[in-house]
This record gives sequence, structure tokens and C-alpha cells, in this order.
Amino acid sequence: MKILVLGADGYLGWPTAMKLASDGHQVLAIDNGARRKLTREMGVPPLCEPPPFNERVGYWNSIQESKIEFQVCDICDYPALLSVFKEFKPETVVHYAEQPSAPYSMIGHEEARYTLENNLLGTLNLAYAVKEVNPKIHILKLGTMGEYGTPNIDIEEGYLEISHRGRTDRFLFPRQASSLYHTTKIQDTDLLYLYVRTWGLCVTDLMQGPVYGMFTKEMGGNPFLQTLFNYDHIFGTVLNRFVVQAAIEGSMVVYGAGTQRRGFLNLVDTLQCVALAVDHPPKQGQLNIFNQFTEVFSVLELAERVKKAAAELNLFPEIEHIRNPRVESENHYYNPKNSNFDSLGLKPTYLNSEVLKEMLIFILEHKGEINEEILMPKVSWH
Ligand code: USQ
Repeated sequence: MKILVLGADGYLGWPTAMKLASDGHQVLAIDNGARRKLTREMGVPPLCEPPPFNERVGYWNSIQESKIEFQVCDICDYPALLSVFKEFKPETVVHYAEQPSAPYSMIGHEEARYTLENNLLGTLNLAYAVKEVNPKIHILKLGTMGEYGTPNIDIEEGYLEISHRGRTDRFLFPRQASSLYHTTKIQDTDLLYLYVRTWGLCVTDLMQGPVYGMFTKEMGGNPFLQTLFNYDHIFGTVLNRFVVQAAIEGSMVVYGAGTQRRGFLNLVDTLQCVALAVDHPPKQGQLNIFNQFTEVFSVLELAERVKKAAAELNLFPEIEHIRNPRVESENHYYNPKNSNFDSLGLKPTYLNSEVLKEMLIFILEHKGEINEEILMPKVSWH
């Protein structure tokens, strides 16, 4: 299949491009360098920054049969995006090209404006390019479990049937996010749903939980093929941060009580889910929504698991609770469904000591490169 990967230089985009190429697809990887630029501007570089996008793709192509084409393109530039579509003629588009950080989106007006503009305009341009070039192209869009928030009812996969005054209808599941970033994902879903109903587009929206991990089969332990691994307070996801904090025997910083619960998954399962979704496109005029996580944990449970795995390596980090810099529920009901990927055949990689120790050992080897100044949160919602 001809697959366009938008945002192919990022934490998820690069491993996805390699995986889809290895699976035999013809991959065109697109990126505008935003993730590296933002982390540079904020002074929060990733651990062992891999070579620039063009060099990384060039290196992959020099050692692999399955080549990846690449192009620098900002999807907010509609004429540029349209010409990519017209030349490459993709059958599937995987869309990761968004500002992905909740804390970044809450820094101030400029960051909020950028997040809103970048994420919504990119999605709008994508919908228009697909309509213009071929409405049958399958759009695979990365959404987030954070769109649902933490409602006091079970979270279904995308839709909810509601009976009201004797009548029944099916709606998008109620959404109530707790950051501007997560809100742009809700708005993306609304935009795509509009064009699914109006133009008959064919969309899969992946409601993904926080991802952890740094290794995939295609990287093969090669530092040139490593993904961007952020552990800072803006771009690092919680478990990746805890593992780095544990490796330096610092404090694993739990926001508030740590009783807030989320659905997590390993990076390798993100790739599995995307590959399964590529192989199972919706019908024309259909929006499929899949909840993409494998296990639910509270933040405190994660910290305790990391502490236990670290002890097996003679590392003794502390768990430190600080006032929650975010406005989010800490004590809440949480029962999200995730049976769609199970029925497509997902084989989860569960979080255990071995998974954590493999990460800890890698991080220990690069301990000297860890910047302790970027660990404590400096962005507050309050
Ligand atoms: N948290 C801590 N300590 C930390 C960092 C986070 O206790 O050092 C807590 C947060 O308060 C939150 C939870 O851990 O309750 C998850 O935070 P996170 O930073 O790992 O995840 P989040 O900001 O929600 O965003 C991440 C990705 C985003 C993706 C989302 C999935 O950055 O792109 O959409 O996970 S979800 O959270 O399900 O919406």
C-alpha cells in the first residue's frame, strides 16, 4: 500500500514509518521539524538526540531493502500538502503531525494559539487534500483518550447511544478534555466527522493513551535509528519521565495524590495498532473510533512499579508528591473499553519489570546526558 506518514520525525512517527516500510508498504515520510524546533526553543532536548530527519532516513535506506521516501513539508501549507498528495497518490495517510504536548498548550497565549492553529489547520488541510485528490484515501488520525476526560460512566469506543424522552439516537461519546491540546483533538474529531458525513471520507480516529517505551524491532538497538525520547516536564510522558528519574535515583514526581488513572500502552503496541488499523479501513462515509491502550494504571501505581524494578538494579529512587500543576480529577471513576483492537488481533506487550529494566539499563548508559534541570514541572494550569 502507498502510505503517507505525516509527522514522521516524531516519537511515534519515526518508528511508525520504519514499521510500515518493513511490513512492505511504500512509505513517504513527511515532517516540518516542529518537534525538534519546539524542544530546542524550550531548552528541553531529548535523550541522545538522533541524527536529523534527512540523515536518519538516509541511514535507514543505506541498510534496508524497504526504502522510505521523505520530504520536508508543513501540512499547514495547503498548496505544498496538496502537491504531495497529487504526486504520491497515497492510499492511506497516518496523521501524527500535531503539537502533542498538553503542558506546552497551557504555557500562555502564544503557545495556545500555535497549538490551535497548527493542529486544526493541519487536520482541515488534510481533509481538503483527500477530498480533492481521492476521497477513498483512508485517513488514520491520532486522537487521544484525553478527549473523553474522566466521566463518571464507562467510556465506550467513540460513540454512545442515548435515549431521551422516549427516543434513541447514537452520538459521539461526550468529550470533556482538561488541556487545550486535548481540546484540539476533540475539535479534530469533530472536523473529520463533519467531512465523513458531508463528503463520505473514510476515517479511523485512534483514541490513544499515554505511550511509554523507546525500543522497537526496526531500531535494532541502533543509535541512528533511535526515536526522539523526551523525559522533560513538557514533552515527556509520565512513565518515560519516571524511568529517567529512577535511573538517576532522584524523585519520581507524582502530581497530586497520583490516584488519577489513564490507559497506557507500550510504543511497540502503538505500531501494532496502527498496522492493524491500516489493514482494516472503514467503509466510505464511516468514522471508526478505536480506544488505543492496553492497561489502566493510576500514576502512583506506575511510580511504585518503577520503584520495584529499579530496586532489582540496585537503584533506590523516591516517590515525591507535589501539588498538581494541572487542573484534573484525581479521584474518579475510570472504565474505558478497548475491545476493538482485541477483536482485530492485538497482542499486547504488558508492563512488567523486564520492560522497565530494559529502559532503565539503556538510560543508565546515557546517564551523563540527563539534564536534571528539566525534570520538575514549570507549567501550571492554575
Ligand atoms: N503526571 C505526573 N507526573 C509527571 C507527569 C505527569 O503525575 O511527571 C500525571 C499527569 O498529571 C496526568 C498523567 O500523569 O494525570 C498523564 O500525564 P502525561 O504527561 O503522561 O500525559 P498527557 O499530558 O495526558 O499527554 C500524553 C501525550 C499526549 C497524549 C496523551 C494521552 O503527551 O500526546 O495524547 O498522553 S491521554 O493522557 O490519554 O490523553
